[in-house]
Amino acid sequence: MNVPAVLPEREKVTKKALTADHPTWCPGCGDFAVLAAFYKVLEKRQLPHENIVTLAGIGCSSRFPYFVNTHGAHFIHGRAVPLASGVSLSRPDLHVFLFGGDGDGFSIGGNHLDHGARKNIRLTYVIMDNFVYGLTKKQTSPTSPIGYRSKTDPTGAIDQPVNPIKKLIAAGATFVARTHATQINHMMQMMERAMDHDGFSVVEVLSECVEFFPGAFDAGNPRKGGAFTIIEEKKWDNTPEDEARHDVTDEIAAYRLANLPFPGLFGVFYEIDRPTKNSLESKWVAEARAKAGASSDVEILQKTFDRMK
Ligand SMILES: Cc1ncc(C[n+]2csc(CCOP(=O)(O)OP(=O)(O)O)c2C)c(N)n1
Ligand code: SF4
Ligand SMILES: [Mg+2]
Repeated sequence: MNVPAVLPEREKVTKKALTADHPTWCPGCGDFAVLAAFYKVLEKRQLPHENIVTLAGIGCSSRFPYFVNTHGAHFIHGRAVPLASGVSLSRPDLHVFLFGGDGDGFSIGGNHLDHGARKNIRLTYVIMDNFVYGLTKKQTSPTSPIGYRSKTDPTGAIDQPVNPIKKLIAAGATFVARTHATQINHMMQMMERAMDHDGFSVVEVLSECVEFFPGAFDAGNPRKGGAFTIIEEKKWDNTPEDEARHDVTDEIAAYRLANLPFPGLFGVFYEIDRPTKNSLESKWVAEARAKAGASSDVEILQKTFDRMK
C-alpha cells in the first residue's frame, strides 16, 4: 500500500463547515445565540471535526443537532441523557455535547438526568432554559415561575419551580454553571470550561422564548435594565479579598449562591473531581479482558451461554 509521505493538512473547523441547515427557530429566539456561541467555541478550539457529536431530546432547543454539521441525533423526548451516556461510554474518542430544554431535562427527562449525573458520565450538557414548553406552544414547565400564565395554568402557575443548580448538584453533577444567552462571551467561557471538565458537566443557559415568555430574563440583562452579576471565584492568592470569593468545590456555598432570588448569579457554582463512569468502566472492562486471555468476544459469549445450559 502506498502511504503518502506527508498527510494532507486538516481542514479547519469553521462556522461554514459546522453549519448544517438554516435554524427554524422564531426570529429573536434566544437559542440562536446559543448556537452561535457553540460554533464559536468549536471554531476556537479546533476539535477534530469527526470526533464531535451533537445530541438532543425533543423541543425547540432540541432541534439543535439539525443545525450543526457534526455527528448528531435527536432522540425520544426526555431520553437524551441515556442516549448520550451510551455514546460517551462506548466511544471515548468522541466529544459528546448534549443540548435540550427545561422540559426535556427537568420534567420528562428528570430521572435520567439524575442518573447521568450520579454516574458522572463524561459529557457536556447545555440546558436552554426558557421557563416554558416552547415547541408545544406554552405549557407550564418545571422552571416556570409561580404566577406564570400558560395553557396548562390559565390562572397562573401554582407549583414551586425546580432550582436547576440545586437539583444538578444534589444529583451528582461534577460541573454546574449558569449563563445568559445575551452574554455571548460568558456563554462561550462556560461552554469551554464545561467541555474541559472530565465528567458530567452542565451549563444552564437562560434563553428567552420570545413567542411564549417574552422578557422572562430581562432582569439578568443589563441592556434591558437588569443585572448580570458574575460569581467571583477564589484565586487562592492569600489576599483578604479572596475570603469573600466563592470556592467552587464547596457544595454548601454553591447551594447558598443558588438560593439567591432571581435573576441570581451567573458563572461556575460547583466543580469537583470525581472518577467518571467512563474511567471506572473501562478499567473493569480491561480487567475482564485480561482474565479472558486471548478469547474473542464470541468465544467469551459462547462460554457464558455454555455455563447457563
Ligand atoms: C413522550 C412525549 N411526551 C410529550 C411530548 C410533547 N412534547 C414535545 S417537546 C415538549 C416540551 C419541550 O419543552 P422544552 O424541553 O422546555 O423545550 P423548548 O421547546 O421549550 O425548547 C413536549 C411536552 C413528546 N414529544 N413526547
Ligand atoms: S417557540 Fe419559543 S423557544 Fe420555540 S423557537 Fe419560538 S421563540 Fe424559540
Ligand atoms: Mg423550554
